[in-house]
Amino acid sequence: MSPAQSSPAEAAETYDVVVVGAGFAGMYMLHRLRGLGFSARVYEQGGGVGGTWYWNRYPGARCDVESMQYSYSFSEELQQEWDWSERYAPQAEILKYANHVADRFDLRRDIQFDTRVERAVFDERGKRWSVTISDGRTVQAQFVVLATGCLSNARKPDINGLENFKGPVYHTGNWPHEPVDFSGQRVGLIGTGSSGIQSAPIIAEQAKHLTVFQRTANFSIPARNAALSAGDRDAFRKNYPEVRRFAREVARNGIFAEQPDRGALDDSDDTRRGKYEKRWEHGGLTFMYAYNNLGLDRTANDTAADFVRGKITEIVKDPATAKLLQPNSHPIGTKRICIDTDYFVTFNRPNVSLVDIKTTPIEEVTAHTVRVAGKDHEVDALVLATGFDAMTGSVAKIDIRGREGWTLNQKWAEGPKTYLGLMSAGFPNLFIITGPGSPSVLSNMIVSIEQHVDWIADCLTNMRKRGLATIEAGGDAEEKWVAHVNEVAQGTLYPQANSWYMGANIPSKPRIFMPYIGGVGTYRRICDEVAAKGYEGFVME
Ligand code: N01
Repeated sequence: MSPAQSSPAEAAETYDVVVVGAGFAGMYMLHRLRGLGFSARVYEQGGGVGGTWYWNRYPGARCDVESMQYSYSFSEELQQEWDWSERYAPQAEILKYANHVADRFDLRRDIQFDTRVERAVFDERGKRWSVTISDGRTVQAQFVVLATGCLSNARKPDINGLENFKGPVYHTGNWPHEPVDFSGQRVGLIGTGSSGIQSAPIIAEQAKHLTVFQRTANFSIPARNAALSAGDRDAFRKNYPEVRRFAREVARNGIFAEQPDRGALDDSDDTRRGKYEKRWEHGGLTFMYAYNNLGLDRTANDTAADFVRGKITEIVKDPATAKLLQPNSHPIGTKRICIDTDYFVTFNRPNVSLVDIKTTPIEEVTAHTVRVAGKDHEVDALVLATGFDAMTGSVAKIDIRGREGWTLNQKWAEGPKTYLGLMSAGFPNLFIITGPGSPSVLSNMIVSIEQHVDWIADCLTNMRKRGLATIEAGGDAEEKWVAHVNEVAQGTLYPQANSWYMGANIPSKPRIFMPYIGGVGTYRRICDEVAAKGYEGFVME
């Protein structure tokens, strides 16, 4: 634990903690560790801080959680001084915020950029990790914290002939840093999740023609984005103590908002329609808070799904296109609901066409076309909005070896197994921030990140006080937690969707509902109770 006990040569390469990733999780982890007097080194594969917001620079990228809430709460000064310009911050502004935080808390001196962590091997005798990084060096650390992000491993789809395409191919999750100008071009967009739905309207404005290749129609709610005035910000800031408390302790998804107290079938058709209408006009994720059983009861869910399908019919002029855009394959909200600006209306533009690749999948991409049902759609550029190997993908890219050389990929071959999403048995002193088995992607990520980081920071402090060298998830506690995560998920409609929550977008991945759907407040209480009971379920030595 004490770097002072190492020789000077060793000390240069020995840390209490190695943190993998300098997104919002890695940055806050570093800040907390430093404050507690732990030595820490962060390795970040990108050239700067910001994680998701460093990579996802596609046109129209912005957060679907309102900016006043998608922000750190750990520093009162920070949350009072930073001025968000819009209700939903655009990617560039969130990245600017991440850079501001890095500067304000002087984080960069402990972050090595453009560096991947390739390997981490636990030395059972020395009780420490050997971490090999992409510059070829190996450093030692007592603890490793994976702050690798849940949606950070952009997935290129297995589409026949994609490599033969002669024009540029962009992935929304790995967008170039230079501006991309689609003026005068015919653009093919594959994928209609949040990224595709956000980028389509902007690309359509620029391009000569946009062809959207849709496999699964998606539910999307208008963002109703708007500028934030100084008055809007002040009102929010004054209420920050209550907003943050509510987000942490009460709201299931870590977002301060009015909570529903009744089910959709408790209201008459007219009342229900009125409520949906009001929420559609308000815009954003809170559409799904109209009732408390939309994620639980299919008949209740259908009322909300029918409402959105009706809106699509109203907005989209061509009836065949409207029909194709109506989602019918999954209950509303069981795939991450999308938040858009002018998505459906974009299909009324003369330069936009929609191609169904569900009934007739893409046969082949040729040098200049995408061929579907024998028809060649000519395109000059391709945009892949095809998503991520979510939650486990970035962890799986690191060769992590725990006790007896057992790799994390071997252990997770049948699906990720963790205790509280924080640790996996057999891998001592290896923490995961917002890992599978925690609410993470079902929540306001920053709320979940802060909770995990604080829990880990408290845990390390506790170990230091008690002179302990290792902590590891106990096998029984892990089994019970995995069973609980599954049980809670099975009580909802979520497993009915072929979503990335289920690993369904990656053909080789086991189908398991990965996040914990019990809500951030409940989850926080469980984590706190575990700690209060002397880290019950963990083995500490
Ligand atoms: O990725 P996705 P995303 N051939 O996986 C299709 C967060 N996020 O980047 O549904 C053809 O949702 C795939 O089709 P299907 C948010 O949590 C947030 O859009 O598998 N199509 C789907 O349409 C979000 O949920 C924000 O049938 C293929 C699309 O590609 C998560 O990131 C913004 C295909 C992928 O959708 C991921 O969103 C952006 C193939 N081979 C992202 N493979 C905000 O904050 C995949 N598809 C607003």
